[in-house]
Amino acid sequence: MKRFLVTALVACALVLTGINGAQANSYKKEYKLSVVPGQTSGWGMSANYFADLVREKSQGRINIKVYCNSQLMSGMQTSEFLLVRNGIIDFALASTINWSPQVKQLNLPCMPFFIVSAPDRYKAMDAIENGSAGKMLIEAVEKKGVHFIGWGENGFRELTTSKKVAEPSDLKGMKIRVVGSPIFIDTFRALGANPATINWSEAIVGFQQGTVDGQENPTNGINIPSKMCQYHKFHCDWHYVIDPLMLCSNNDVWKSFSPEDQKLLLDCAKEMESYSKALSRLGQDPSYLAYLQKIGKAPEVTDPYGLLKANGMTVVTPSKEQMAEFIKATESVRTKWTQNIGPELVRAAEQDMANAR
Ligand code: X2X
Repeated sequence: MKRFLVTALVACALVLTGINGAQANSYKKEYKLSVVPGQTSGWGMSANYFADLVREKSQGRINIKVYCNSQLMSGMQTSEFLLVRNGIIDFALASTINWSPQVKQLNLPCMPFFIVSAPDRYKAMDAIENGSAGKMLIEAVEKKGVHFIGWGENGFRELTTSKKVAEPSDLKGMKIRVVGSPIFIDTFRALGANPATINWSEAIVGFQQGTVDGQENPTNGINIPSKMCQYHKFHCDWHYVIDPLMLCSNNDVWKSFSPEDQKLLLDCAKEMESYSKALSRLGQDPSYLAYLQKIGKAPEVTDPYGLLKANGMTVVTPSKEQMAEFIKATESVRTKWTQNIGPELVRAAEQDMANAR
């Protein structure tokens, strides 16, 4: 009997070891996380924050490596979604802009002067993400075969130019670099500019060579770390669209994690959301700097607009009347894209924003 018990215990132990072994073996040695801009962008910093948290909390069992500068898609930022879907990329902290060619609903935050029409534009963005429109955006991504984990933020996109822009007539004929996504072409054409689609991986060289007269990107996340002040002297604070980030993974990769590890990844994503939003919104409200200090992650630049001015940039804030002109000039774009995106989603976003007032 004793011998039988010992044999049974050994057999159980082997089975259990086998299960644990299989679990550990099914995890990759390295998971690749894609980011379009560089390591020092708010976006790159947020991705590294997430990867570090996951490594620490999983005691090294889940090892995510961040690949910046669109490396995993050879610079072609609008093909990232397809590479995540087919498993060449495991994770991405992705801009809705770059995925909008494949998931049309993701054009919502890029409808010109849509979210900024709310009295508090950041509260409006949060309300959409946490509301019924956010649910619809997540469903749209998941229906196309990619798993959603959490939100992050690149930020409201401001215009940097070589000559002053404060109203639509100033943009007439100016060559503006944009992402290769049709809504951006429509918006800049409606404003009288000449949009040029250039991948971000090649854009900086273009700015250095002066091949374009301007570009649009968020202040904290991109314009400051990319040193746009070296190329453009004007920064127009028009907040015309916002660039939320979606942390996502390949479906099979997600399913390969145990339920406990899926929870661990979701918890780390929540912390990353707070960090990413604090980086993006720093300078708008003192609570963001306080939060970053509390978690021991205060960035080098704590007064973004002070830094722009100290570097010789003129910050242009359009008047109410000038903003009204921008809004009027882009009305046809909102009408067309409401149909493309789906009027139901646009109405849901309007309702979410109204509920948050
Ligand atoms: O290409 C851009 O402008 C960037 C870096 O903001 C995006 O990837 C959307």
